[in-house]
Amino acid sequence: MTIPTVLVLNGPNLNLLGVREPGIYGHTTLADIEDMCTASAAEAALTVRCVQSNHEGGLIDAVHEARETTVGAIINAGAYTHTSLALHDALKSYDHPIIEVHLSNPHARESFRHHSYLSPVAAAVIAGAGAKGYVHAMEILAEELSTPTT
Ligand code: CA2
Repeated sequence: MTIPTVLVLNGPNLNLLGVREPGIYGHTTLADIEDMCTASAAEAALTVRCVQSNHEGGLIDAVHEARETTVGAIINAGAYTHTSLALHDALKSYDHPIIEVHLSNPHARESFRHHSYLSPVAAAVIAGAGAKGYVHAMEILAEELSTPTT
């Protein structure tokens, strides 16, 4: 039997996690977060595909590729959260649950971070919980996937 796959998608500059700006984003690296997602997915009999891109088109390509190969997605689109109508449109064509994650709480920061193009297409949004937010996202996604639709 094939194990269902969850897309864990991270956007621009998140490859620098744990290396720069630990005061805002913490000391956990992206590799640590991806390991946490892998472990948390395994507890729910899921597997993960982790993708990070610094390019808008790279994120969109990853979403398109995931349409037929994954059952849900956890996405931190970084600054593209606040700017990318194109990513919004790509996610609209992704017919599976999406959980939006932010390490920090954008609503407690500059006003230009208060609007998200992803939230309208997300089943849930987790912000300000640091790296643990990804684990919470996986738990929520697993619950969504196990709830029968009527
Ligand atoms: O809090 C989050 O997770 C954000 O999505 C992070 C984005 C920011 O633009 C959003 O408003 C909120 C920025 C990611 C930048 O990541 C860095 C990591 C280490 C060092 C520098 C940047």
